[in-house]
Amino acid sequence: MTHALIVIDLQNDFCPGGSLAVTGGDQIVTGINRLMDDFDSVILTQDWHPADHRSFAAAHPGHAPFDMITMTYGPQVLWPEHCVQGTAGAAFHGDLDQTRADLILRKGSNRDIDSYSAFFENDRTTATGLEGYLRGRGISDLTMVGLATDFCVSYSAQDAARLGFRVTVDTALCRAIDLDGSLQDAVQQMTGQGVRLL
Ligand code: VGL
Ligand code: ZN
Repeated sequence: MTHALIVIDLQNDFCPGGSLAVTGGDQIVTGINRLMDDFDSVILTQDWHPADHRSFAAAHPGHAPFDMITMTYGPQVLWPEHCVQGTAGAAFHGDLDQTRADLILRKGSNRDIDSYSAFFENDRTTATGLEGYLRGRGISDLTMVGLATDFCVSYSAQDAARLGFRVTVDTALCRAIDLDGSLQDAVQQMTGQGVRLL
C-alpha cells in the first residue's frame, strides 16, 4: 500500500485576511506540516485562476458573490475574486511546508470552467491528470486535508473514491465555507461515496 497526503488549497486567499477567507483556515497549517512525515508522498493543490475567471461574480454584471447561476455544465456559485495566478492571495500560506511536496497540482486555469476537484473540472469530464499521476506511482490510499471541506476537499474526496482509491478525510485538519448547509451536504455525500471521515 502506498499512501499519499493531499493538501487541498492551503492558500492565502482562503485564510483570514484573504478574499475568500475560510474561518480558521490558518489554524490547520501546523498540524498538516506535522502530518506530512506519516506519508509516502505529499501532494499540494493550488487553486489558480486567470483574472477574468467565469466563477468570479465580477464577470457577471448584476450578480453578487455567493449568488448561484447556471453555467453550461450546471449550477455554479459565484465567488469573490480569489487565487488569481501569480498574486499573493494565490500563494500558499507562508507557514506551509512545501519542501516535502512531490507534486504541486494547479487547477482552475480554464477561464470557462471552475475546478473544485483535484481530479476533474466542474464539467465532471475534463481531467486534471492527477489520477494518472497517482496510478503511475502505485498510490492506492489517499488522505485529504485543507480548504474548504465543503467544496474542494469534498469534490476531490468524492472523485477519488469513485475512481477506486481508498480515501480518508481528516476533518480536524480541514475548515469549511458552509454556505446554506453546504458542510452538512458535503459530509453526507462523502459518506455516501465511501469516504472515511476522521
Ligand atoms: C474553493 C471555492 C472556489 C476551495 C476554490 O478551495 O474550496 N472554493 N474556489
Ligand atoms: Zn476557486
